[in-house]
This record gives sequence, structure tokens and C-alpha cells, in this order.
Amino acid sequence: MKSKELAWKIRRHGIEMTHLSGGSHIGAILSVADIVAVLYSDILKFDNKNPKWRDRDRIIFSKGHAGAAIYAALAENNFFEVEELKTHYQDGSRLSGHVSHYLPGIDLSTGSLGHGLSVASGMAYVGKKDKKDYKIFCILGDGELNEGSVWEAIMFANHYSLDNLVAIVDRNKMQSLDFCEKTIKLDPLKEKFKNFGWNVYDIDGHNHEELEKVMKLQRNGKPTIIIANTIKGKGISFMENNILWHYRFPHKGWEYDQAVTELHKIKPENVIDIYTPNGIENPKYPTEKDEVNKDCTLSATWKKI
Ligand SMILES: Cc1ncc(C[n+]2csc(CCOP(=O)(O)OP(=O)(O)O)c2C)c(N)n1
Ligand SMILES: [Mg+2]
Repeated sequence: MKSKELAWKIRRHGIEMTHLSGGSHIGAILSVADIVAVLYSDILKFDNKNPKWRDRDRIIFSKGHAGAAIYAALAENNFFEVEELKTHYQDGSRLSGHVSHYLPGIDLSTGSLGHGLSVASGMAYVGKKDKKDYKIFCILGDGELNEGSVWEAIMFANHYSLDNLVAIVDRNKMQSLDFCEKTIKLDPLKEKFKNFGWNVYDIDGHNHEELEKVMKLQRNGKPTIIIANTIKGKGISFMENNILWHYRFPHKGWEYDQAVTELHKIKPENVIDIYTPNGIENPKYPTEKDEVNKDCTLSATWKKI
């Protein structure tokens, strides 16, 4: 499947899955959709019939709260039935809110932020030691970089020249309650990684051509970081850059109707929407009391009592 089609499907599944389950993190799912789509369509070596194939590329989805994005990509690549996506976040489901290795195609359970890059570095170390060709990809959130353990892994990967390791930071400049710069400063991020000895690429994280190009670069003795500049909530105008949608899910009524209607306006021709094939008939619209553009960041709303 073409990456642009997969990206649209990830967004559409993400809306449906969080809508059905009342699950969080739709902003984070929409933000990372293009990165995941390019990886699964154009980059990763995998075998859906043999998910543990020894020579597969490994992917560690360290920002595990956005697991719906990976689940959707795996289902669309026939690791399991697309129908199972509807069980997301339900009791007894394999599709737990945060990424679970009980699913075929998942190498590491994640969700407790800050651990993925350490595991990915260990895997890359072993791959090099065993003279294997596979690569390790690790997707992190930018807020996740607040975790000290990430920086230990960054030093380790440089020390062992892990050029089979590609980390991708979903640089949406927001975390769960506020902007990153208002929580713990990260900039200048590019320079930080350069000084830690990594190859650094600073690109548009929604541009598939740019993503594909840097993900395919040849190994040169250093680990690689791709700073993928993204927009949290990308694709749904009222979710874009609005921190509300880190935790809020698209409720029945105008939220769901408008999300689906907006996605249908950008739907690639060949793609079929299995949930609402013709979009929403008579969609509901927000009213004034819905305060669609209210700034919900902690810094804007916190009041001393
Ligand atoms: C160790 C740990 N602390 C806190 C959380 C709660 N939490 C879930 S998502 C999130 C924000 C993550 O922000 P970022 O890494 O920028 O990801 P984004 O959603 O913006 O892609 C936090 C703090 C967690 N999952 N793990
Ligand atoms: Mg972020």
C-alpha cells in the first residue's frame, strides 16, 4: 500500500478506535501517522507470516501511548484482522491502550516513556556484533526526551558507533499538558544531538518524500536521529496544536462528525473508509459554548487557590 494511503487509514482508524473506546492520545496518533506509514510502506523489512523472522528490521515504538497508530499499520499489513482494531482499550483485548508485545509484529511493550531507546540501542549493539544487516528504528516523543535514561542511550549508541540505529523524534513541540519549551527546554535540539556524536536530520515529519529519503541513508559509522517536525493532531483542524486532544477522545456529536468529515476531504481516491464509506450525512457542528479554540495548556489555565 502507498504510504499516503496508509497514513490516511491510520488517521481514520485512530479516530474510530479512540471514539469507540473513549481512549486518549488521538493528538499523538495523528502526529506520528505519516512517520509510521512511511516506515511500513517503504522502509521496514518484515514478514507478516513470520513476525519473529530473525533478519527483520526492528521497530521500537517508544511513545507507546500512541499505540493505535502502530496497531493500525500492523492490521493494514495483515499481521492480524482489521476488525480486531475495534477492541482497542477494551477489557481482555490484545490491543491495550499502550503498545503490547502480545501482538504479532511488536517487539517491545512500551508506554512508560524513556525506555525504548535503551532497548533499541541494545538490539543495535547485538546486530552489529553478529554482523547482521537489519536496522533498528525507534520512535520517540519530544516530551519523552525529558527522561534521563534517553540520554544514557544516546551516549551508549555514540560510544559503540551504532550506525544500524535510526531514532525518529516526533517533534510536535507539545507533551501531555503543555508545550515542551514551557515544561523542560529542549532547544537547540539539533545541536544537542550533533554534540553527542549523532548524524542529525531536521525535516518535515509530514512530508513522505523527505521521510523516505533520510530513513534510507547509508550507514556511516554513527547512529542517526531524524528530528521529524510535526503538528500534534495533524489532519483535523480543531485538534491541531490543541493540547486538549492529548487526553480527550472524539465524542459522539460534532467532535466525531467533524473529524470524519475533515478526513473525507483529504481522502486519497483509492482508499475505502470501512466505518463510514460515504462520510457523515448531516454532520453536527460545534456551537459557541463548545469553545473549540480555547487554550487548554496548563500554563494558560492553572490558577493558584
Ligand atoms: C514515564 C512516564 N511518565 C509519564 C507518562 C504519562 N504521559 C503519557 S504521554 C505523555 C506526554 C508525552 O509527550 P511526547 O513524548 O511529546 O509525546 P506526544 O504525545 O507529544 O507525541 C506523558 C507525560 C508516561 N506515559 N510515562
Ligand atoms: Mg510531543
